[in-house]
Amino acid sequence: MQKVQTGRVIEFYSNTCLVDIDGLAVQCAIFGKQDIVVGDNVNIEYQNQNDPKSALIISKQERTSELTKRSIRGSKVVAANISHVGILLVQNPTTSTEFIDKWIASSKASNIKPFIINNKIDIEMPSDYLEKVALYNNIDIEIFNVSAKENTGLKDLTKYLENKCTIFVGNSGAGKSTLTSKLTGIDIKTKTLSNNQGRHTTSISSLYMLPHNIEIIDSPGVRDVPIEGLSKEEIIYGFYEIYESSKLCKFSNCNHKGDEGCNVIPMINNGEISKSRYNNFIKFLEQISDE
Ligand SMILES: Nc1nc2c(ncn2[C@@H]2O[C@H](COP(=O)(O)OP(=O)(O)O)[C@@H](O)[C@H]2O)c(=O)[nH]1
Ligand SMILES: [Mg+2]
Ligand SMILES: [Zn+2]
Repeated sequence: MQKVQTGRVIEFYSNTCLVDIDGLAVQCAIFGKQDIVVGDNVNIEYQNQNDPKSALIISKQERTSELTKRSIRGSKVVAANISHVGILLVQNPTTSTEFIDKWIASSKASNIKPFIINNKIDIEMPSDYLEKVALYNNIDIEIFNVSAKENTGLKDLTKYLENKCTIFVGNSGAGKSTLTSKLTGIDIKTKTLSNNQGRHTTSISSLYMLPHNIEIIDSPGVRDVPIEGLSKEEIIYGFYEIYESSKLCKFSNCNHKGDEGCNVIPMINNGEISKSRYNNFIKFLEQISDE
C-alpha cells in the first residue's frame, strides 16, 4: 500500500477516527494535537507500510465549511465540509420559526446552503401550520414535503441530495433518525444501541457515503446553533427578502425600525415581507448587540 494517502473522516472517537480511504473504512490514530471532526479531509501516513493498523492522521486539509455547536462552555466545531443543511419543519413537536430562521442565517454565514424538509405530511396539517409552510414557500428557499414514516416524497429529496454533503437538523422528535434510516437503509437507533459501550457513544457523529455521491452526516448533538458571533451583515444576509428590500431604504444606515424613508416597514405592512421573519430578524440583531 501507498505510504501517504488521503481520506475522509466518517466517525470520530476520543483519539482515533474512522477514515474512508477509497471506499474502505480504516481506523486511524491522530498525530499530535489536532482538531479533527467528522467530514474532514485528512492526510494519512502508514508508520509501517505492511500494517493497515499503523495508519496515522498527519494533517487535515483546508475546510470548505464548519458547523459549530453551542454549549455552556462556548461553541465548538462539530462537522466540516458540509454543503447543505436540511432543516426539519414539523407540527409535532412544534418547530418554531425562530429555530428555522436561526439555522438559515447561521448556515448561510458558514458557507452552507439551507433548505427545508416539511416532514410528517401524513398527519393532517391545521391551517396555522400550513401558513408557516407557506411563509417559507414564499421566500427563496428549497422546500421538500415528505413523510419519512410513510416513504412519501423521499424520491425527490434523494435526487436533491446527490453530490451534496448534508446534515439534518431539527428538534428532538422531528424525525431526523427516521429520515436518516430511510435514506441510508441503516437503522440508526439499533446502530446506536449496538455501539453503546457507554452513554457518550450515543452522541457520536457519523458520515454516511451513499451512491450518487450522496453524503449524510448524522450528528445527534446538533440542535441549537449559535447566532452570537455573527455580524449584522451576516444576519441580514439570512433574511434575503429583507436584505433586498433594504437596498431601497433612503439611508444606508437605516435601522428598519421606523427610520425615515425605510423601505422594509411598508413591505411588512402590505404583506410582501412576513411579520414573523421580520420579528426574528430584529430579535437576532438585538441578541448580537447585547454582547
Ligand atoms: N407520523 C409520522 N411520524 C413520524 C414521521 N417521521 C418520524 N416520525 C415519528 O416521530 C418520532 C420521532 O422520530 P425520530 O426519528 O426519533 O426523531 P429525531 O429525534 O429527530 O431523531 C418517532 O416516533 C417517529 O416514528 C413521519 O413522517 N410521520
Ligand atoms: Mg434521533
Ligand atoms: Zn430600512
